[in-house]
Amino acid sequence: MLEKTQQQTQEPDLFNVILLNDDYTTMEFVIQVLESVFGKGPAEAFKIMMQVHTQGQGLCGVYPWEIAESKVATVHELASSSGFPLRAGLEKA
Ligand code: TYC
Repeated sequence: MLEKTQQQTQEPDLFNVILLNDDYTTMEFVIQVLESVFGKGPAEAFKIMMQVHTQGQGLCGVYPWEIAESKVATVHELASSSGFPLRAGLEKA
């Protein structure tokens, strides 16, 4: 019972949403995704996009599991409907 009470009052596990580089998605599209899906302003979106472009991946945000999963799904939906191969992934924060 004590265990259950403790579990219920703990914060949910958090997950990093990571954006991955590729050679085909345009920089403009990535910036647009960072602004519309992750709520970044233009300067922060540009910075994250360049981080991904030069380092191969970059952190877009940290969320509980269900929100993180839905952000990844939204990125994949937007990318595929625009014909880009952009991919995002999750890792435990
Ligand atoms: N590398 C891409 C280009 O040169 C730009 C890009 C940046 C693609 C970030 C994906 O997550 C990405 N057009």
